[in-house]
Amino acid sequence: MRTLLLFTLLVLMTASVQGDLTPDPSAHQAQDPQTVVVSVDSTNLRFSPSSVTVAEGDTVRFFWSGQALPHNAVETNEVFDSGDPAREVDYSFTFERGTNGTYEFVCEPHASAGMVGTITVEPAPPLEPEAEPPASEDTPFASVGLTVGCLAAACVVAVRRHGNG
Ligand SMILES: [Cu+2]
Repeated sequence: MRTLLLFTLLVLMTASVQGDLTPDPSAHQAQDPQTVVVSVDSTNLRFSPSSVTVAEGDTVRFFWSGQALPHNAVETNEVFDSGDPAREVDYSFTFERGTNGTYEFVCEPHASAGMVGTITVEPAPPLEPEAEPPASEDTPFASVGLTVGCLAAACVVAVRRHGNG
């Protein structure tokens, strides 16, 4: 009986894991901005995860609460800074287009203890080109230009004729 119960539990767990892994039909919309959370692990001296990869347009959210020690997240080149070390932090930074690259950050009080991290920002795919306007919209401008050009030419001819006459 116990075996059957275990088996049932196992099946249920497997089913739920598979459910989580099933590709979302909207997953192909990879350009939708994502938020990746960086927290602090149970040792209290490491970011979790300490290395993340995002795309331009994505947000990295530094979030922890009830920590035994105060932490912060400061980018080495001051690209972002969560502020003073704190036991409760909820700080988000969005990597805009054109910011692709590698960003190192540290927890200032614990950097020497190895509380450091890396964010890799990958370039966003190129923007969709603007839809070409319908050709008919160009026609009025083209014909106006043509008309003005013809009038100007006619004037020049008329003036020249007048001058010669
Ligand atoms: Cu820290």
